Amino acid sequence: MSGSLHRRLRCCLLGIMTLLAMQFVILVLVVRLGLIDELISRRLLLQQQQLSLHQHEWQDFVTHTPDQPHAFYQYNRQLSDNLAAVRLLPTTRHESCNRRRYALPHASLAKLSVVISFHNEARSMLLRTILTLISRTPQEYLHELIVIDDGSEDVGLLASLERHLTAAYAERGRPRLIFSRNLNRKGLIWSRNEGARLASGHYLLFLDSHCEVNDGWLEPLLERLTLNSRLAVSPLLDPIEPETLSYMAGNELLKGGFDWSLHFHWLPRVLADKETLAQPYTSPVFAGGILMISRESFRKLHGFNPHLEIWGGESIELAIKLWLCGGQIEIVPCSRIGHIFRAAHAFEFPPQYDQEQELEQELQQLGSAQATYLRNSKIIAESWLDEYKYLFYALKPSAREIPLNLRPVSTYDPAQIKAELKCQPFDWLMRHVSPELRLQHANLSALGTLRNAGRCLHVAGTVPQLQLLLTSCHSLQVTQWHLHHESGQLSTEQRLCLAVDAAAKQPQLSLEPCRAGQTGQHWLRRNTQLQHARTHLCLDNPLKDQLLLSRCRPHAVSQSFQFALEMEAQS
Ligand code: UD2
Ligand code: MN
Repeated sequence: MSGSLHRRLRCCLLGIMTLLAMQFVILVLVVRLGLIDELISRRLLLQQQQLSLHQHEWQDFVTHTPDQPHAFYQYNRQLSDNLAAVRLLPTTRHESCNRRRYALPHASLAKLSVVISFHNEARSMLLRTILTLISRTPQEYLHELIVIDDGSEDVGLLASLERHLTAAYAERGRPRLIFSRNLNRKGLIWSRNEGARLASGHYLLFLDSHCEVNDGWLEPLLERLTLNSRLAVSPLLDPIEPETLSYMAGNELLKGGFDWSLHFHWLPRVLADKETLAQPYTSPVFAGGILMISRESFRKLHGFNPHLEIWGGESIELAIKLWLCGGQIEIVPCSRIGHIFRAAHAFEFPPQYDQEQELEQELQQLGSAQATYLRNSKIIAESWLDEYKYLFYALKPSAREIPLNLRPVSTYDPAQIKAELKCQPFDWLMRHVSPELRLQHANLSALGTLRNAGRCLHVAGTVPQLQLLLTSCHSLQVTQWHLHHESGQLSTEQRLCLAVDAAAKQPQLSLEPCRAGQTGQHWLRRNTQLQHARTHLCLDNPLKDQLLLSRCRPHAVSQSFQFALEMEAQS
């Protein structure tokens, strides 16, 4: 009897000990996998959410979203409506960023004003942008939020948003909330300038209206800005997929740049010796348009160029201006902000030209979005590129025809800014900040459109159905050629080279993938002629729009082909 009691007791004890051991193992696992952090942040999040709108208020605001087809927003609006206002996001930054303590100024010296301008944003998306920002930004630094409705079709949105947010944050007294509505659409650039004008904080953050800031986004940016007053910064952008709204990790090996057409490009970031992925790094331009800058620097630079219209180019202009006039730009990978990158514009662009204006037909036919971007780019080229603007015109010949009609109401004058701030010429930027711009044409002897008798050499179709022809020089897609100095290759942006098939009875022009050392792809520039090195024949257009090869005849007009830009004197 006592023996079986003994056994039972032993069993019991063993059971308890196994249970304890298992609990210990689970605890170790929980700590190791960071689950406790996760649980804590989940709790924090709930607390933060209680500070903001209650679920039923969120529902009330969102259900009044007007019904629109998918194309209107270019992302999954239904899914957005059904997701929590503030959701947990994966930690995308390097773990060393979480461990670091950031050297921050006292909050009274670093008040932040956030400017959000939106046009036709879905209610749930805009609200998520705002609530996430409020709940993931230390309350003491978030001084104010300036929301500008740029003539959205949902006319009741802003008033309703104001009602809900004011009620939710009135007691807390922070952030200060400013709402403004453009009855007529004025564009993102005008609206962001207006937001900056209304702001009273030390720093400005320009944010798109479909973003989710990630945990700890502010501290790394603020630390950099307080260390160096000449600096402006961008967070690293994490892409949010438009259909699934899944939040992904952005690429720390990219920096922002632009080409001679003034289009934004990602450039590879090359890590210096001992440089880690998490370290801030300089960048020629911002990571898109999401940037933070001291209000004072922004004011000194006269803000975004107000001559730019609606959308596009303003952050490139600000970046060029900043670098040339004593500033610097960094991307800070420990700061993460999610952004929905949409496949196409979700909004219409107002027409650029009225029917009355006498413009080249091709310019009239450009879509409004392209026309707006081209006009904005021309303004940037004319403002900052000095003699290098000819490279821009070489690649964008139709921009020459665009009338600028700069509104005289604006006092913005690049020449005055250059004098005030003792800015460097554009060449300085190429030498010190953006050497890739120099490389883009360093080994070219000519580039751009290739013109004969008012028509341009163009490659139509796709491989294998390529066609070489002469077309209007102003159609936007017209082929841009590069004549390479060393190899003599004449190539397109798709890396197709103009070649001569000498095997045929009659030498034939052809297009083939560019390959090093192909003598059949070698051309010589003789004044304005293009002579094929191996056959000694010249490119010719003897009858209207008929390209062929023939014996070179000096001064033959039909053999004269002009590039938009010649980089060196011809023999
Ligand atoms: C990119 C930049 C954006 C800005 C823009 C060029 C990122 C992540 N975003 O925008 O910051 O630099 O390029 O100008 O790099 N909007 C208006 N009024 C308009 C048109 C747009 O307020 O007339 C708003 C729009 O609701 C959005 C923001 O401007 O919040 C940017 O437009 P987008 O998000 O449609 O275009 P995106 O992301 O290419
Ligand atoms: Mn955007």
